[in-house]
Amino acid sequence: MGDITKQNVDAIVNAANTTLLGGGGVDGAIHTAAGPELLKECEKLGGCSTGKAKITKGFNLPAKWVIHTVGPVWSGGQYNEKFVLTSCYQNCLKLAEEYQIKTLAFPSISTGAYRFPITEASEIALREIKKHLDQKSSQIEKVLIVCFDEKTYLHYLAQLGHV
Ligand code: AR6
Repeated sequence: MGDITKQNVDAIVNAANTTLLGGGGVDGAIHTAAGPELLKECEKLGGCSTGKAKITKGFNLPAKWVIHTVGPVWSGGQYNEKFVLTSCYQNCLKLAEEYQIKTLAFPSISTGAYRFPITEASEIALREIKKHLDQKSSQIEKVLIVCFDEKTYLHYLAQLGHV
């Protein structure tokens, strides 16, 4: 449980929107902590499709890199939301490997403003991270999931089988 902007890791993941030009929630917190240079770099990226990921520098953050991904807006579950959230985790992990990132922190993508149900979201997050780290070719050493509130934290713990 904590604030992702304070994590001493190589990269943090941002739960952004398709413009990549900032917003509320974790996106707003990351832009505030990184400073205005982050927005300048994001402006050059031309946005990001839902389910995809793009990388920038971390500027004033302790993290060297920010991986921006765009989670699905939950619309009842009939619009490929689970598939798209799975793609977010996969594409972030793939980008992390490409940049030789060893330590990486995720927020709980889509479970705030985008209203994805936390039970399903935490299941997808943990499954995809574990599946990736189980690959022999992975060079990632540590993945954190940083939960901002106790309810989210308890759901991830339950999903891990720890409560
Ligand atoms: N550290 C870690 N987690 C955080 C932090 C933080 N500093 N701040 C919030 N969270 P959300 P989404 C948690 O809404 O659902 C933005 O406006 C939060 O409590 O940030 O993917 C974007 O621009 C929740 O558990 O992201 C998009 O428009 C989780 O992060 C939209 O919101 C995700 O909540 C994306 O919505």
